[in-house]
Amino acid sequence: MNQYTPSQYLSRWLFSTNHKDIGTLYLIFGAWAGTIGTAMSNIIRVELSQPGSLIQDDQVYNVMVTAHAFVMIFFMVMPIMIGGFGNWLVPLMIGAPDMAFPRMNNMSFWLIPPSFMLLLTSAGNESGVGTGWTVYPPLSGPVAHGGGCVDLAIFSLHLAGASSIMASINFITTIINMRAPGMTMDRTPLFVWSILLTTILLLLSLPVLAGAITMLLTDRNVNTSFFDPTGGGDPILYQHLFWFFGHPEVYILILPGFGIISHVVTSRTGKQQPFGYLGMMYAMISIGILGFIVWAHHMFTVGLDVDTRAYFTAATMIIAIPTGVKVFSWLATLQGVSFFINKTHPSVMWALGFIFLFTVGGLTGIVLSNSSLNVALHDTYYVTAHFHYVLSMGAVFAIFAGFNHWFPLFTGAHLDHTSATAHFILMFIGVNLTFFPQHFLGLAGMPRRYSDYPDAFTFWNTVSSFGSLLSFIGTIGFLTIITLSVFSRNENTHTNEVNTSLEWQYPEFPPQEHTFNETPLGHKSPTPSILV
Ligand code: HAS
Ligand code: CU
Repeated sequence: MNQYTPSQYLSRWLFSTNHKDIGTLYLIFGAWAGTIGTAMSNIIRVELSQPGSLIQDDQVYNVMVTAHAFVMIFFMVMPIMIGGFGNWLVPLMIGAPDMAFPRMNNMSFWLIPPSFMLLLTSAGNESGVGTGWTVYPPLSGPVAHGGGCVDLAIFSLHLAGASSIMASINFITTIINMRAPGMTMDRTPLFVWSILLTTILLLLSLPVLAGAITMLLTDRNVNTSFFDPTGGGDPILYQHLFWFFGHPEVYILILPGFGIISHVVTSRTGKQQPFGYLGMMYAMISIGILGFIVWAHHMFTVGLDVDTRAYFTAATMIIAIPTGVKVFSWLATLQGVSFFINKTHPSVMWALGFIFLFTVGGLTGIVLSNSSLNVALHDTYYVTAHFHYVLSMGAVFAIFAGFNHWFPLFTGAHLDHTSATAHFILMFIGVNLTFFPQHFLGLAGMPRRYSDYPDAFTFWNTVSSFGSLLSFIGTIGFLTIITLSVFSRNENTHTNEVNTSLEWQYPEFPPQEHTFNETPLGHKSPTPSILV
């Protein structure tokens, strides 16, 4: 960095049009937001560690739950997977000089910090947003949530949505138009496919969320009554609109992870290609399409008629088929891998953890998709257990697998093998202790989104909170490992890696750079006066 003057340094990061720099910004932002989301989760687990209340106001507890979910979904998983890994890897993997719209890429990133500020502000305005991330009316209406809190959260989602839509246009354009000659769609790397499908899902589902929250905004502020029965509206309409976005959203959170795992299990076992490439490609396409026609499995208790419930149960269960194709293809790709810890790269351990624990979460999803069982399990901790298995152990394990795998490519340094292995083991124990007992609590009838519980639920809650403490310690350790690695300037090992895939083939590190007034394709434009 020494070659930069302070103003050049500022313009490198503020006005960057370089997909690697923007990817790095996303990774740092996501990690930072992740520490905030983790702090919130620990506040939740401390409150629930024993019966009785440390937080005296239940609304404050609900605000914490809501903000935790928003931060983790929109400001941790999405920025890291799509913004971080996507920006870094897609152009390298398809042999493009950069993204199709480098300046729009800059704007996608810089809308995220203000969006995050609005979200944090929403938690502190008036009562704070205690609605859960679903923001259902009438709870989110002007009577239960007065002041500006919900409005600020809506504006936060508007900004994050604009950012994601621009990023989606950028990725879709790049992937369709800028692949190297000869790279037909059926030869495009699986991670690139996963980002293409994720961004198509975003482009089709986000406008529906935007419509729903904008209707909520006018209901709250200018006396429309889209969701208010006293004016002829219907709160169930909001749930349909929300989940038409919400279910594709959960696949948006996992599809890039699928792509990452495919690359890790292929590269780190020295295979030339993943097992069943075409099957993996079609499986992701199927999951993307099916994701749009199952949304009402989140609404089995609102009074849907029996035929509708039968349809949404059946459609949901069909998703187990393409997902099973993925799980068994990963296992086939892993054939022959060493299980000796000192010989196994940490990224492979994360991938094995992902495959096992994501499957556990997927199976409880199938249980929940049965509308008759769902009536008993909806809004219990069983649902919480399900989605943390697919998210905290699916999406997050995929992020760690990818991070361990590509860290040398991103930074030129390498992570200490022993410490990274210890981090994996600690996290594996921590998250399972945290979330497995939540299945028992849910089956015993403990509801979601309450700050207290009867004494009978004490034991498994205490185990769960202890697990979250272990994961917290593991996370501190992880941040230490990265800091030590980057600041000790471990030698650049990226050219020594055994990987043969495209993103590792660039001779120089870091690969070439370009700036705001010179696009990667060499177009010059007038220098903005602020840069002179
Ligand atoms: Fe889910 C609720 C059903 C995948 C995330 N899910 C949520 C929520 C989140 C979430 C965040 O039908 C809570 C939202 C809220 O705040 O209220 N989910 C499924 C099903 C799948 C699934 C069927 N979910 C995900 C993924 C997520 C995610 C991926 C994010 C990363 N989910 C539900 C339902 C609810 C729900 C109900 C509503 C609950 C309620 O009442 O609120 C599938 O995509 C999972 C497929 C994966 C597998 C595993 C691998 C497949 C193999 C093949 C063989 C398996 C077979 C099945 C043949 C199935 C290995 C056999 C079945 C047995 C039981 C043995
Ligand atoms: Cu769903």
